[in-house]
Amino acid sequence: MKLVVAVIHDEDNHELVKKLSKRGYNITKLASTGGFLKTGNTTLMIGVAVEEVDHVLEIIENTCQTRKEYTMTSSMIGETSSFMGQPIEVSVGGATVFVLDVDQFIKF
Ligand code: 2BA
Repeated sequence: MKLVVAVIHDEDNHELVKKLSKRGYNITKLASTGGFLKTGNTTLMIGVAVEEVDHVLEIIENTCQTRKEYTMTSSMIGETSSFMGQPIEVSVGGATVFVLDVDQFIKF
């Protein structure tokens, strides 16, 4: 078994959960916050059989879009004074995905 952990944009959350649920995948949805932008995002935990991983990744890839966002971070302002007072464009997503081995899967 594998655990797919996907950090996605809040705006893709509804559509992705709908698609994965429709195909019978079990999902846990967590409200999370990106360490860089410090804004909300969504983290999904999806436990699946090894042979299902590629299918899950395909659904995630086809659903989650890359978006441009703007920020001014204190760290960049500190390190690069030319950024002071100017918005910085960052490309967010489509999805940041980790695929982990599951040692045991237990339900009590
Ligand atoms: P954030 O940490 O809020 O990062 C949002 C976007 O800001 C990132 O998009 C990236 O394009 C940019 N970014 C992050 N750190 C940066 C830095 N030090 N300098 C310049 N730009 C930076 P994504 O890479 O698509 O990441 C989206 C979200 O996925 C992240 O939100 C974070 O919540 C999560 N994430 C990304 N990589 C991760 C990792 N290695 N471990 C854990 N979570 C991760």
